[in-house]
Amino acid sequence: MISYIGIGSNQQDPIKQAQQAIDALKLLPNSELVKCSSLYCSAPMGPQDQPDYINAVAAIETQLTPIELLDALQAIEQTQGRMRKDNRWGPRTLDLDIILFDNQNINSERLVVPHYGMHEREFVLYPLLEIAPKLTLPNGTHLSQLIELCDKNGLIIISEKTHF
Ligand code: A4P
Ligand code: MG
Repeated sequence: MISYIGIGSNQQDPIKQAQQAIDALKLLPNSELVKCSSLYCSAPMGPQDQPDYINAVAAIETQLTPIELLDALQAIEQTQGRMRKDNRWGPRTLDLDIILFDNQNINSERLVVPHYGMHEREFVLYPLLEIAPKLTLPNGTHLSQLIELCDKNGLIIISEKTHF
């Protein structure tokens, strides 16, 4: 199965955090990192009194189940010092979200896929476009249709070298 993973960081050297997360994704069991976008710099969504974010999207081919993948991603977040706080949309050293998993719709207590925010987040859609321009969502919507409706909001590529 192909899964797309959103990577986000705005604390403790976010570029390094993102690179380290990409390295960790390469080591996921029963999985292969097949593509990774450039690193993007984006303005914070949510509270504005926090640093800009570094965002990227990676594609992995995996035989893990969605929940096994979520567990593995949360373990990587923990390794990189993520403190879960109550402040929604607040700063974080590393956030790894399952954006898509194959063509599946998942609605369980721990996991909602496609990720609820992907449709309107420029820092998800544009990196995704870079690595999967022809992508179609499980509901049949083309990524290109979402992109047309999504302002870039100042999003820029800051590094094309995701040493991958
Ligand atoms: N969960 C459910 N579905 C998923 C999924 N598809 N992928 C559950 C990953 N996790 C999923 O996650 C809370 C719970 O969501 C998990 O335990 C899992 O069971 P979390 O990582 O602790 O919480 P969160 O990521 O802080 O969730 P929240 O508040 O919804 O944050 P968002 O929506 O991820 O937004 N601005 C910019 N520019 N770039 C960013 O990357 N990120 C955020 C965080 C805010 N502003 C941002 C960015
Ligand atoms: Mg998250």
